[in-house]
Amino acid sequence: MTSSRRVREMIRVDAVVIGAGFAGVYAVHKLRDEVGLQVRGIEAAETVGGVWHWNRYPGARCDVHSTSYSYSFSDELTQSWEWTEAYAPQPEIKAYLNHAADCLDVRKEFAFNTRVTSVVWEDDEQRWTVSTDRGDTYSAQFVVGAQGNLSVAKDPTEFVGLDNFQGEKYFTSSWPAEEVDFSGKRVCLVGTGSTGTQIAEVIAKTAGHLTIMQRTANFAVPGLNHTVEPEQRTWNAQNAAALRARDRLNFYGVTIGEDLAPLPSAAGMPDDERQALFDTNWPAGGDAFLQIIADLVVNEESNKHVSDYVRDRIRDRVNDPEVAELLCPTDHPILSKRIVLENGYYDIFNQDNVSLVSVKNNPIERYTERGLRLADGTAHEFDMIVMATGFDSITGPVKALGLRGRNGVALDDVWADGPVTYVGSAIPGFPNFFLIVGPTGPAAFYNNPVSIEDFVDHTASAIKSTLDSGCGVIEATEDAARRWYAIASGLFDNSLLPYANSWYRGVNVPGKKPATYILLASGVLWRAYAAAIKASGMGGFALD
Ligand code: N01
Repeated sequence: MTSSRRVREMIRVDAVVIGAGFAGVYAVHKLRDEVGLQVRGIEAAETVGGVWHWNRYPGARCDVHSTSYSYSFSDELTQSWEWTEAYAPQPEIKAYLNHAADCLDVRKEFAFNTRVTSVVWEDDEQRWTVSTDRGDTYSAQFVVGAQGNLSVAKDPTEFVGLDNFQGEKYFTSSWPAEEVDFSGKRVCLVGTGSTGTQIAEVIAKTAGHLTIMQRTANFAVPGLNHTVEPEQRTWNAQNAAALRARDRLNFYGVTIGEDLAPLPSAAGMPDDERQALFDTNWPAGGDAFLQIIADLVVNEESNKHVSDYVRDRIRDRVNDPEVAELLCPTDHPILSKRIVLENGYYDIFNQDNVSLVSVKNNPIERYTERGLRLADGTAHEFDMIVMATGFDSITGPVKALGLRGRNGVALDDVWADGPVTYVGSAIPGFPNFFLIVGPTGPAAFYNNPVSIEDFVDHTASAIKSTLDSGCGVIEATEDAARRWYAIASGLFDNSLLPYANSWYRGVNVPGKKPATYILLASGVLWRAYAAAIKASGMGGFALD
């Protein structure tokens, strides 16, 4: 051997699953135990968890009820776990996923600390070659991309000069395992999405001073997180199956409290009636409140009533009227950007150690050795900068796989005009490759673990149909994918979502193609479509 690097043999498996988050763990179980494939999982982290491993910043928690934000396919698994808080904190979700991996005995199928560097279709062999940063190569008939939608942070070169900053700096999406001490420090936080809001609530407790750089004010509604008392835990366990069945049929994939019968619209409702309706439902918490009006994302007038009401609640909470106005979103309708669930966020602005700087019209020009400088020349100095600046969502993690399909075609070329997929699952020209809740899948508006189960089940069924029919290759047709993309784009374009600069449209990343990245529909609709594909003998796919 001339090189010091050991040349390893190609490892032959039936399927490679990329990622060990909610999707990867379930996919390995499903393909191994129900389809009977020999499966290799590949995961960049040292353990199971996916985004819930890396996003371990203080305050990280889920904004979906913990009883709903979990697997539903196994009652045994459900009964073996108790959630301690209404909205689970990150360490508990990560522990749950590790528990699930152990119960399903899938940990042994994963190569951890291993990152996929390329996934290349071999036309002659009709198989994929999957390469990793450890020098391993796998030959697989099928590949499942379970790498998540929010697992690649925005390119940091956007933040000019950040490398020069001499103080402590952190990205929330790759938070260190060791504890970070904010006490007494001058901390700068950039970003006020779900992440920024959550970490701000924690930093404000001990920082000498916390300065929050806000580009877009976001709508945040009360999360009302609380400990789940023993009686409630017992009730949850006894009613788990019924609750999960209800989740599946709910527009958002999560049932809150009693069954709600949403009103069709807040538009045209007499003022006093509407005010009474909102006042009655507001104390139940933000996610329940937002479920009372059905046409929130499609009816401008209806949305404006709700947006106005939430803006007034922000004004109620923040003492300084100027700060309150800065915190009130005015440039996009509520829900057109991902809604934030807060647990004390607005209250921190009443503390002396917290200040808000709007960088909307006076952007951060560059980061410096001591802090940052705004466009108007104002300089700020800090001991620490925390970047909660978001992700190259949905397509970023797929592109990072280094995919090449038939005839060596790169994914970048295929998706130049938008991320066309068949039901968010398959890409024409990329046979035997399945995404779990990929582009134009119900990732943003539907409870993710439920969508993930649906997609994994669909993938298993597609693979099984292929093998049962004596074929070796399954591929989405261009026509079927274009039709699906037209459906997703039609839903999106006819809603209020295009009014916001969000990752739903890809416009949060400089230079990214504005397009339809998500399905503005319930998983219920997606499931019906997937069921029709199955019933028609894998309609929209070509089998060979
Ligand atoms: O990211 P984001 P996130 N200069 O993109 C700002 C899920 N999640 O990590 O809005 C200045 O929402 C940016 O400003 P703007 C959830 O699905 C869930 O917070 O683009 N500011 C924005 O304020 C969520 O939607 C949970 O104008 C810059 C922020 O950074 C998704 O992850 C918890 C900037 C980024 O917000 C992403 O949330 C956490 C710049 N150059 C995350 N670049 C829960 O379950 C960006 N920003 C609760």
